[in-house]
Amino acid sequence: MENREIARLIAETADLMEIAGEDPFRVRSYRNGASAIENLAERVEDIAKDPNRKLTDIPGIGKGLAAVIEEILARGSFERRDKLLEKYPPTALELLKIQGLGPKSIALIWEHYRVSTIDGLERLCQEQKLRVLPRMGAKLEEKILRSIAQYRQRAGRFLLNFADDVAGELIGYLRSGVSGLDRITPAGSLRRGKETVGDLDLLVTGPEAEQALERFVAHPKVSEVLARGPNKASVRYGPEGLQVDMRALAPESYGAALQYFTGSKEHNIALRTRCVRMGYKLSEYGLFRAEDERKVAGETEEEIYEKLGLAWIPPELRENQGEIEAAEEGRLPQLIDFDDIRGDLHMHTVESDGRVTLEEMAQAARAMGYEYIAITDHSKALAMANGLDEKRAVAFARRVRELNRDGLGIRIFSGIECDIRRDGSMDLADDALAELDLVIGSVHSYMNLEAAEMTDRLLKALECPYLRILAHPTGRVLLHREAYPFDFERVAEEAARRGVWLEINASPERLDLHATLLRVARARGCRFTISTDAHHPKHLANMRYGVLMARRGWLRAEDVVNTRSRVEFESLLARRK
Ligand code: DGT
Ligand code: CA
Ligand code: CA
Ligand code: ZN
Repeated sequence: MENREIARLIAETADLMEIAGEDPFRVRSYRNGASAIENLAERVEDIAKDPNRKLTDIPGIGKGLAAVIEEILARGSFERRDKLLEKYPPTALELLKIQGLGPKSIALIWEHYRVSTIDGLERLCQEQKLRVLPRMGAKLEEKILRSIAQYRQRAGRFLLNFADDVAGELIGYLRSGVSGLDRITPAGSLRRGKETVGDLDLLVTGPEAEQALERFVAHPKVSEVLARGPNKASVRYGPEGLQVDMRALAPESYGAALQYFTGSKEHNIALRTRCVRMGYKLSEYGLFRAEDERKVAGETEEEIYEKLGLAWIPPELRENQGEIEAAEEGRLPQLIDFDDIRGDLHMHTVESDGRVTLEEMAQAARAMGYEYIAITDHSKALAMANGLDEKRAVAFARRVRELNRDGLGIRIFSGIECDIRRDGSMDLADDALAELDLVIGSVHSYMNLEAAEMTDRLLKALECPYLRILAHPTGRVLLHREAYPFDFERVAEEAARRGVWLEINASPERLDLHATLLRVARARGCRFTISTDAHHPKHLANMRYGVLMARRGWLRAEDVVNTRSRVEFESLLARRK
């Protein structure tokens, strides 16, 4: 059994325990255990099988959880989970995904109405039946109805990194079994770097492409074959049920198919309108002259765009947001690239809620070829994460100064991810912030303020003279929590004016800021950082998702400050602008 699956069963049980009102410390230890398993490089199953090792050697796994894991490996579930599932139907777990509805409310609704489904909950709100329950009211009913609509929109979508991992898995699997394959390329929303993916689209070419389809549908993780034709197969993959579409293509129409299946649909529609105007027809098989159906392009994307009088458009821009006009006028931006990044400015260590030491993070960052990193642990308001108070922050700054003198082969900036309090003030006093090289400000609490209050709070935070970066500025958590409402333009304008950089948080759960807001902010003169918010060295690799988001936001290397060399970046830090 995969670690991810074991972690899912335990995390799910933690949710049920919370609904059942069990001891919060126990709930937390289950959650921590689940995340420890998910972050483990090794397979838990291998450790369990090894007579010389114990599950309790895994950090975060005590005796209780070790027994739980043994039981899961033996029979796919465990007693505590089974008991809770007798009490609450599994659909209750889905209710947790409705924003604004906590475990206590779910338990209350279940006790009172025996309702545990989203449809049922929707009906209760429409019939105004929630407001009679303690601590619930008409406003909550409205809020839940809105949340349900949002939930339905995102249901059935997957995070970009998940789809990316599945694509990698499948490509490796196909290559290892079929030799005559030229290309296996992800298309669709994954190729465009969209933050969530509905289904995965894979294209294969080569003399053995049809054999690849055969091997694809026979993959052990394929749970259902949805469609199968001579050149195409669609399946459901893995316990999460991601749909994967695969197509075998002739090399002479590879470019046309790649263009077609990359989308977006909106981009393709706009492109086809242009074709018609120019006397062409475009399909997944090629670009044809309308008058005599003669094929004029199809082997590569470049020649198709060229025949249409356009520069080749990077997939991340293909959203019909002005890219076709820009390609026509030769003013597509020179987009930032992965290799442009020279440092990562947001990460955590064991000082707060990270998993490894500063030294381990530094080593991993050096291995990535970075010139510098900032270590930015949490501040004291995040007590659960053991955030730093002023004294620890100052001591940390001193320690980093000494480490830099020893020369770690990478420059470390002492930083802090300082909580922005409800009133917009900083969680740490100015004299402590002044000791640190880089202060990031973040909102982690009171996220349901009215828009006006949230705007004032952020504007107030920008007044802090030590603040350099506003982290994950909208607070969204993909597939889970919407951005909090505030006047983004005003905040962006003020950030630009004060020289505070806006973060693109590269964590696949956040990807915050996103493309639309990046363009708004850039137009107002903002500059940006792309950082991973790593809590473990392996998260440093998420940088690529942040860069994809920057590309989707039309950013160039010069818009992003952590593309600067160490020396240039140091001088940027020394000045405010
Ligand atoms: P997703 O899967 O919801 O994350 O988004 P996409 O963009 O991957 O959409 P998908 O998988 O339905 O289709 C892949 C691409 O194929 C899409 O971006 C454009 C093209 N395509 C598929 N169906 C149509 C269609 O009915 N009309 C047009 N113009 N293009 C389509
Ligand atoms: Ca797709
Ligand atoms: Ca598809
Ligand atoms: Zn962070």
